[in-house]
Amino acid sequence: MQDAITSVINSADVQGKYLDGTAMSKLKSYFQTGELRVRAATAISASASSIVKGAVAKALLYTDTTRPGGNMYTTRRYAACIRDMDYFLRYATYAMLAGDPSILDERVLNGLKETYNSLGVPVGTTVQAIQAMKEVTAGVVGADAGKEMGVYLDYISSGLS
Ligand SMILES: CCC1=C(C)/C(=C/C2=NC(=C\c3[nH]c(/C=C4\NC(=O)[C@H](C)[C@H]4CC)c(C)c3CCC(=O)O)/C(CCC(=O)O)=C2C)NC1=O
Repeated sequence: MQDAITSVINSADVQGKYLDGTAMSKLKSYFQTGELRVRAATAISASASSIVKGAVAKALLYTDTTRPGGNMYTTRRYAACIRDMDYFLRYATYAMLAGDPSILDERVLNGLKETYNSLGVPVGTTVQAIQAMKEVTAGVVGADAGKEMGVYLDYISSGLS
């Protein structure tokens, strides 16, 4: 896993150079948003289950996905979907704190699309649910932090698509 600091330092190190202006301004904006990130992570962890519930209500409940024949039908599969949504939220929160998406590649997206395809989990519907979670999260943490979380929830969405 990388973060905003190690990624800037690693790329300077590869060239054997001190950080240049672009690298410094990346670091500066990461440090300037540190408080915002920590506050957002605190709010998300306090409301994680209601954020997931809100996103499921918005995107999935009373759709074909939850009806007989749908991939969320049966409590086992419903619970698996809720659990996946919670994984997406928790790992997006880690990535938002780190200011870097690499943890998503390593822990979430690696092999996920193939797993979903082999189990018949609908990827397009999952992406819609993640997009709904983006909106619900922004409602909890506010627009600025919501935008930051959006970067990483979008990263998961595009990694699945
Ligand atoms: C931390 C990283 C991590 C991720 C991301 C993860 C995902 C993940 N989701 C799975 C299943 C599943 N995922 C879903 C999810 C959904 N079905 C829908 O229709 C909805 C659109 C969607 C929820 C948004 C369902 C229903 C299953 C069970 C499918 C089945 O067994 O038939 C499985 C197969 C094994 C299992 O059932 O536990 C994995 C590995 N596991 C991990 O360890």
